[in-house]
Amino acid sequence: MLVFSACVGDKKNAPTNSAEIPVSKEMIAELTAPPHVPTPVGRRKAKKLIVKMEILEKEGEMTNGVRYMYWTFGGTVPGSFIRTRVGDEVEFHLQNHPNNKLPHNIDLHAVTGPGGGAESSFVAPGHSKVFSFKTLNPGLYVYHCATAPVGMHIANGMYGLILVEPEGGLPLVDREYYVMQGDFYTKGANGERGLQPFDMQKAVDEKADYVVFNGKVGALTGDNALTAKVGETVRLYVGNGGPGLVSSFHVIGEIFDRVHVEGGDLINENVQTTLIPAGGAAMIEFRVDVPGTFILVDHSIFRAFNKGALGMLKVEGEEDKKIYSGEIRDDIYLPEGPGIQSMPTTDEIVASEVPAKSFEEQMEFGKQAYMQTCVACHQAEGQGIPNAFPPLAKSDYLNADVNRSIDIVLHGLTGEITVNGEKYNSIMTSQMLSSDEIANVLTYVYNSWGNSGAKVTKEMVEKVKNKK
Ligand code: HEC
Ligand SMILES: [Cu+2]
Repeated sequence: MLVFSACVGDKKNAPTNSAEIPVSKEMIAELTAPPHVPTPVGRRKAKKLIVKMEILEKEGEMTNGVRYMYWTFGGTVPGSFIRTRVGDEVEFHLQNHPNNKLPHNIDLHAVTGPGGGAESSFVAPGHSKVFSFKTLNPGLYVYHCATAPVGMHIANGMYGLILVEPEGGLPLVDREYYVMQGDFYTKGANGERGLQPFDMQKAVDEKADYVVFNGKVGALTGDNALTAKVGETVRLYVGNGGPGLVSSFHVIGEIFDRVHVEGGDLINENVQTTLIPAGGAAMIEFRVDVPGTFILVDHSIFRAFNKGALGMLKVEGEEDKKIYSGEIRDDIYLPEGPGIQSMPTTDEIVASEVPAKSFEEQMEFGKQAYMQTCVACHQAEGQGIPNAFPPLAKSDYLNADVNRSIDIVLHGLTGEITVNGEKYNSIMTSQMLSSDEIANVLTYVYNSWGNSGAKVTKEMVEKVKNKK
């Protein structure tokens, strides 16, 4: 017990000291929209920091064709990033735009005081509230609206991050980014088009239709991907607004060199996945050593591939084969012993199969093959998955060229393509199917879901196969 009491007083950055830090001069805070963060505080003295945050209720796009009425701090989800240092006296102006429908307020987890500021900041549309607080504890903190029903205000996007840097600032890094996870609940199912209202019951049940980084599906993919160069150090300020779900934050192909666990002083090193509670945050640092696209996910993995919790960090630069070789070779693996020396062809594997005798049989066999091989990516109704797998249903790309489709199933496809106006830039591996099966599966695809009705025969497949 004695040890404990001795420690409290000794703790560096203890709140008791921070309260005594004098402030000199006034300064208007730089606020940034995600994924950007304001300039580091560096060695600047504690100041009276004026933060002007405007609340905007505005419609935006959750994913292709799906609209949502977001409630925002500063016009974005998550809200504007606020960067302070310990000892700052923050004068907070919370402005509720006159066109908004509802009153709101703000609870900043960096505040020591009742409601984290909520009680003093409750503001009606067309009004502005001012309150002030001193930043006592360094760390990365969540802020959010706390107006009843609190869950609903958070679910609509009312959250963001405020960073309190220690005296002298955090160590400098080459790149800093702002990423925040949130779960969304809509009346319609995932992907259902139109303006989707918030669904209170799904939110209560924590059955999210969307789990996303930075407010929408694809906010950090493709052209919106985060970027870095080989050899650079990266710091991610990652928050979780919730309202309901805990994030198992992971970057595929990277190891976090250092994590400020829960956004506090405790640093854990060499971390694969860090848990970010709803209403919590973490500072994650790593050096990027090899080029490539590194995928940010919530490792509760269906959220990543089916609900949107997927982002990208694109790293450019020289490869380092010592660290990562890439595929070196594809060896033949024959566990049955040395008898057979050549790779069996796909035709041999399925040699026992009986060819379809009629269009109906082709459709039946084709559907079977589809449900075994294609469905995982292109989905049961051929609808695909936004930003990941292009649709086959009513696909202009598919319907434009039968021989090209045969070629794709035979040899796979990589590089940018545009399907029904949406860009995809991913990889489909070649599918291990016989010519018969390819004919069947493509006939099934072409004669389903509003496609052109083209018929594909084994001969057509063989012709494409023999061209190369
Ligand atoms: C592992 C996931 C995966 C599987 C399995 C898969 N595909 Fe694909 N497919 C993709 C991806 C990814 C693309 C886009 C590739 C790109 O961006 O270059 C694609 C593109 C296509 C395209 C062209 C784009 C379009 O939408 O018209 C066709 C046609 C296609 N796939 C057919 C099939 C068929 C038929 C099967 C089953 C025999 C299949 N795919 C299995 C992932 C897959
Ligand atoms: Cu609110």
